[in-house]
Amino acid sequence: MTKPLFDDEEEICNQTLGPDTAVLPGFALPAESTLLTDLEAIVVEAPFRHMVTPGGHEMSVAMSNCGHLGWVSDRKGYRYDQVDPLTQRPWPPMPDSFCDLAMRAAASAGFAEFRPDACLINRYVPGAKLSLHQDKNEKDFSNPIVSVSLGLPATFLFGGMDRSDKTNRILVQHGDVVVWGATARLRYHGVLPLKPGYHPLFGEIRVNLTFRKAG
Ligand code: MD3
Ligand code: FE
Repeated sequence: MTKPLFDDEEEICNQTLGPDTAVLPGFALPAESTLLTDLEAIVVEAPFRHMVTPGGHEMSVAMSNCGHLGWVSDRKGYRYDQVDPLTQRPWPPMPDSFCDLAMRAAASAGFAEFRPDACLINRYVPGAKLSLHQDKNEKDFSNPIVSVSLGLPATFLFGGMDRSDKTNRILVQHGDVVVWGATARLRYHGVLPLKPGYHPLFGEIRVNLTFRKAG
């Protein structure tokens, strides 16, 4: 019995997500307590904050970063910056637990060369969502993106190369890791509004770690 990838009771094989996408159910579970401890230390130095989009909207997802580069948004646009605009200090270094996990996940999906220099940390409370978008602020799209889901489950929307393309839904749970590379790298994606719930380790939130080589 394989884990259903979709939340509408359908059991759909990995192939449905298309090529160059790997879902690794529970891949992060052995590291869960180390990840939480390291995360707590990061957000002391670089607190979660709600960034503002270039259009002037405050994002419902709260964010922080670790690693050499951090993703930032303000009225001037989206970009990566070495400095946290809130503290004017460099982002906290990426913990070995984060980096090792991301590299092992990428390697098991066929991207053995992946070395992340940026980890965006997204915090969702019930109702928080991420609208359909592409990740295209990175220099080189030949590197994959690794996403680690922690805490409450969420539904990923997974579309095509055009915003109007049909989307699939994937349920991602605590400990699941997803890798997107090559032909999947610029696909549209988003996260549906988080449903309320309680997770024994993370409480009433979802945290997503997104690893990239941005520079
Ligand atoms: C599909 N975050 O921060 S990555 C983001 O759950 C973001 O917070 C998601 O999208 C979250 O930009 C997790 C999901 C993702 C990322 C990259 C992709 C899906 C992708 C690239 C291509 C296709
Ligand atoms: Fe994204």
